[in-house]
Amino acid sequence: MKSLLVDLGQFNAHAYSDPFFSWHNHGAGLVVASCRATGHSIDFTGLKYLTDWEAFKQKIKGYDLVGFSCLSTDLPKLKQAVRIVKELNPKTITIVGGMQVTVGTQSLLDNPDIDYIFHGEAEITFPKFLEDPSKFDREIRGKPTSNLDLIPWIDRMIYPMPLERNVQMWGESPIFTVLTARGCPFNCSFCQPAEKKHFGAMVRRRSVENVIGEIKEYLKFKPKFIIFHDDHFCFNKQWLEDFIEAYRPISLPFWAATRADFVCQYPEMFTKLKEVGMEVCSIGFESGSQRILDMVRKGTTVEQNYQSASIIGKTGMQIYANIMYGFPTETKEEQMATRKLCNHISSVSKALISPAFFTPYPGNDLGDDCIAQGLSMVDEDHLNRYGKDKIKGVDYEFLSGLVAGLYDNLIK
Ligand code: B12
Ligand code: SF4
Repeated sequence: MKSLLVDLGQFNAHAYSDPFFSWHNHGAGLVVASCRATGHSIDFTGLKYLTDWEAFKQKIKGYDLVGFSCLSTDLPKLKQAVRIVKELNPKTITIVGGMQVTVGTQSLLDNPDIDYIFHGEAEITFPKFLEDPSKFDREIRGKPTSNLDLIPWIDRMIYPMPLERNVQMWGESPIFTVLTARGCPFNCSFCQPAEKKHFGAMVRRRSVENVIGEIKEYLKFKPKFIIFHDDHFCFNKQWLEDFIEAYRPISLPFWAATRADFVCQYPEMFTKLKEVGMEVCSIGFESGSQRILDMVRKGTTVEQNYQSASIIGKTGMQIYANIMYGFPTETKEEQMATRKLCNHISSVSKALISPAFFTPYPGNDLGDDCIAQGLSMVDEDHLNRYGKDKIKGVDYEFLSGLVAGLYDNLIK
């Protein structure tokens, strides 16, 4: 069976557009690698490597099966793509995997252009599916891998360039993006239960040797910067200590994420991480209001937010601060408290503040509540982090001014 896997995303992003959208889709890359490792040939493309729908139409000609990797933001593109596949040849099998299957199952099942939907991780089950799709139900559940070291590394030669371009805000290009773990033990209401449903409740992590082995394999392409794309790279003290020693000889600058509580618990860890190359520390501070932090079940305190920024600032690392405004019931005072926190982060570190307006994605408790209460102003075809007018009752004009610093004189 001639098969093709398609990453959705933005047309042409690879060539010139937003570098965020040009980054490799690891999930899709892992699917291809595991198929090839088990002797199944499968080709790979992405809308980001194509110019337009006409190019997509040419690309899919002659394939018996076309699979798609889909996040919620990709949904409008997915609908159009499966329509085109079926118009060209109704017999071509279409299958969809990725987070959207976990959070938006029913609308995918309702789409007559989609033959199969695939829940969860694909490395073990998808190669079996390719052997004989007729043996599978329309809704497939992937068997998760208990030991991530047994999964083949992404075959990065499937992408037009094995390494990626970097966002100019930090580090130099080319970059190498790596994932070391799956799952998250925390329970933030703007994120869960989607991740737990997708990856299971247990956090799994590759061994330090396995991660370092993959990085070394790609040093031949001369990356200048590494991005550890895990939700949380800095957790598990022992793993990090082993990593620090193993990474020391590589000594490339890198970006990684953590939480404010972990920084406060192990401040000395970040001095060591800085020593071996950690240049950017991404933290999900989210809010400067304790009521909001509690409401979103962040599990951190405002005090930890302030303290962790100061700790990281002292190491000399840059902070990538993930901030959210516009939660349901959030007051202007609470929003100003968040702006005050941002100003603190900027005053104690080389900060890159990344503010976003809360978007009610389905599949997480807060998003689902907003949808159920009729508060959501975005339908499934308009889910993205950017823009405003996400939920009713939020003054987005005020928030835009606040983010731009217009009210800083009012903040004590
Ligand atoms: C790295 C990352 C990014 C990177 C790179 C994204 C990329 N192109 O890969 C960047 C920073 C660019 C990014 C951006 C965004 N991201 Co992001 N990101 C992640 C992160 C941390 C890791 C993704 C990953 O590689 N996972 C590991 C792999 C193994 O899992 P996987 O991708 O799901 O793939 C497996 C299965 O889904 C399945 N599978 C996947 N495709 C297919 C296809 C077929 C045919 C089959 C059978 C199976 C299958 O098999 C794979 C292997 O087991 C996840 C969180 C997470 N831990 O997954 C969030 C996450 C995917 N991102 C999310 C979001 C919301 C975004 C943004 C929309 C945020 C924004 N800025 O607006 C953008 C969208 C960008 C876009 N359209 O590409 C959400 C998705 C929510 C949703 N409902 O879709 C997640 C889950 C975070 C969260 N908890 O909210 N992201
Ligand atoms: S936001 Fe981060 S800490 Fe919270 S549940 Fe999601 S991945 Fe875990």
